[in-house]
Amino acid sequence: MLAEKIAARDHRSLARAATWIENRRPEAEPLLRELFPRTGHAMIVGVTGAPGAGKSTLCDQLTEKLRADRKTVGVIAVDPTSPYTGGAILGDRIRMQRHHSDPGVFIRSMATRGWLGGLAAATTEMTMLLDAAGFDTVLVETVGVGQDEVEIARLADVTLVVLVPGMGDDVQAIKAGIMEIADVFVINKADQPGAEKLERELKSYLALSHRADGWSPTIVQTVASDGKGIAAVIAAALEYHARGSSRARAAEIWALRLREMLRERLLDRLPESEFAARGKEVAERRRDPYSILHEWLERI
Ligand SMILES: Nc1nc2c(ncn2[C@@H]2O[C@H](COP(=O)(O)OP(=O)(O)O)[C@@H](O)[C@H]2O)c(=O)[nH]1
Ligand SMILES: [Mg+2]
Repeated sequence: MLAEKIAARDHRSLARAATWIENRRPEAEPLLRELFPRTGHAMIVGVTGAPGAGKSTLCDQLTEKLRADRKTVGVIAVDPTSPYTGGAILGDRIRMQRHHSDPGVFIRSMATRGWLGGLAAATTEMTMLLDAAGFDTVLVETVGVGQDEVEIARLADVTLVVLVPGMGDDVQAIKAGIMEIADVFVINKADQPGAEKLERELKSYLALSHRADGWSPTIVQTVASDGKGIAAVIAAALEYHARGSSRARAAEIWALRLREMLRERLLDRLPESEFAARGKEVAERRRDPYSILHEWLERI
């Protein structure tokens, strides 16, 4: 019946299942298997960018606008830079509080302390949960700082990359990895000087780059804190989604997800202490790393 309650978007059941996923509890897998046939309908939107770019503010405004359009919204905030009781997540909670009494919105911050990889797998499972629950749109906010987070954003149907003018944040300085995954560029804080310059730089960058799917990423200027440009961001995301590129990419996305899930399963078979103990043996030259790998693979 838990699956039924989740399909009915019961918030308490959703929160319970989310905790199972987060804590890697064995109950999560049978539940997600049961829910899987219900998935595949949500538009998953990855939102990434540097800390402070305005991703949470943007997600809050997108949620507001989507609700006004009678769409239900799930939000997953993945922020490995914040300790789980710390600033950013707490701030996000407060910011998103106005949606908390709305049954059409479910917001979950993922506690990411102590994760050694596996974040992409857990985020995938979290999106499956909210997709199965019937949310029309699922926003996944990740901090675009490391490879992991870029990877998570890439697993979405539509990826928004949030940039801000000034701050030496010109196109050259932006990490290459994040430029390539953008389906839509959001130039947020367009109320600050430099937005036009950044847009020009982005355009000349895009003129030189070609995507296999022929899509030229949309650029939208926003002032998330004032709700400006939000409708245009949604329109751009929907346009990209509607042309079916993400459906064509679905097999590729699932191939990546399966790889992450396998990695996660394999690592779960070994306790952390095992890595520490074997690491010590190798460091002291008592064993070679390959004999340990063979032993592990046989055991698994
Ligand atoms: N001036 C200005 N400030 C903004 C804008 N959007 C967000 N902010 C502020 O930027 C700060 C960081 O925003 P936040 O959404 O937490 O960024 P995140 O770390 O990317 O999630 C907050 O103080 C926001 O109020 C904007 O469009 N213009
Ligand atoms: Mg944030």
